[in-house]
Amino acid sequence: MNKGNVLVIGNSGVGKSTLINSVLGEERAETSWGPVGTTRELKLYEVDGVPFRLIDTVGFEPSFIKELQAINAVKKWSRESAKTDHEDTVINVIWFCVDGAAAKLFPKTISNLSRATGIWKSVPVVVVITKSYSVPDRDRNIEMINNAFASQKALSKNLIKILPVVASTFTLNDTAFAPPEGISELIDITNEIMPEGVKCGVKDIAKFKLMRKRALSQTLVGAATVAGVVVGAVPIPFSDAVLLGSTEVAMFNALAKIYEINKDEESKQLINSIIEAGTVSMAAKTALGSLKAIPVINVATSALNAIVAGVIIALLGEASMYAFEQIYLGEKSVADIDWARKIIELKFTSQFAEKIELVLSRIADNSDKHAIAKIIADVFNGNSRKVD
Ligand SMILES: Nc1nc2c(ncn2[C@@H]2O[C@H](COP(=O)(O)OP(=O)(O)O)[C@@H](O)[C@H]2O)c(=O)[nH]1
Ligand SMILES: [Mg+2]
Repeated sequence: MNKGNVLVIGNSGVGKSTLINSVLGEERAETSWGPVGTTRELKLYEVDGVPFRLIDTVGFEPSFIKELQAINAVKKWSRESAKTDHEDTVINVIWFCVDGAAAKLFPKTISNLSRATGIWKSVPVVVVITKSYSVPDRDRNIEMINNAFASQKALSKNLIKILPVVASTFTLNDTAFAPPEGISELIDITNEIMPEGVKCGVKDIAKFKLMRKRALSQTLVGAATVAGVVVGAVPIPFSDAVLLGSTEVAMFNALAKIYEINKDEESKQLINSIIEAGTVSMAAKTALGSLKAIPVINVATSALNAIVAGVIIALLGEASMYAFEQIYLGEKSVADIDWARKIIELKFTSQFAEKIELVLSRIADNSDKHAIAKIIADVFNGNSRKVD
């Protein structure tokens, strides 16, 4: 299959590798495509079913020499490949990566990057604001970048999008995290720029994005589970119902966003109903009640609370991922509230006690909350091996 080419540039440490990983996934292969393949300055990544190859360049810092070397390597690759039988070595789009946590450097970085890429005179540019963890900063950052481009006529005509991105859930501390952001949109925009014949159809690109959405969602559910374990959702009273904290509620909203579910009244109702089903419904109460039948030896109440909270959040995360996925695929809609409720309730009835037992079987006397969170993550990600 013919592929387009995306040149990914930005200072060392800006997050290029993290971004590439988030877009292409773990299955990505480093290829030595073309006569001048992988070099020290230049790495090519591709994955089946994705219409573009990503070209990672070594960082542009600390020296101008390195910057030139990287660009020369790309030029050489493009030129040499075109001479042989490889025709699709045109750079179709450039991702300018700038660090969202270092906005002061935007003008300088953009001027450096544009000088370096000046030879690709009319290639579209997408500015990716990496590490865009702070939501309130996003608009201002976009404006600053727009201003930096405005002063450069030749470049500004190539600018097609400024996109704040969080490539992987960022954990600020035990109870606060920045959910993934912008990856699906980056894939869509980039696909759109690809030439006819290379571009993926809506269905194929949706299938690929689904894989990425799952991976991103898992990083998010993992972070929320840690938060749940550390804070310990409050059982009120223990065997009756569970109150979720704000981080867990944030998890649902972020998951819905990953699955491109619009924030409106209907989706709010859906999310509320999912939360209810997993906290105060008959099914949830019954599941919690069933805990009494599990022999609990050597586990302090606080540890047990933490385990229960973590398992509930991981279960809810997994179940809501499934529900949102069906909606994303068009199999269901946000109006199918009863159906979503049933998904969650079924999950509790069928898996809650089993997961709790699995976690308990792996808990040690001295397991602290982070160890507990790790065990829960392992139990949910299929690594359910019992320790001897
Ligand atoms: N959690 C999280 N960490 C990130 C993100 N982007 C970059 N980082 C971190 O920033 C550091 C540098 O990123 P890296 O991808 O190696 O930068 P590169 O030198 O441009 O390839 C690494 O420690 C990454 O884990 C992100 O979206 N989320
Ligand atoms: Mg790197």
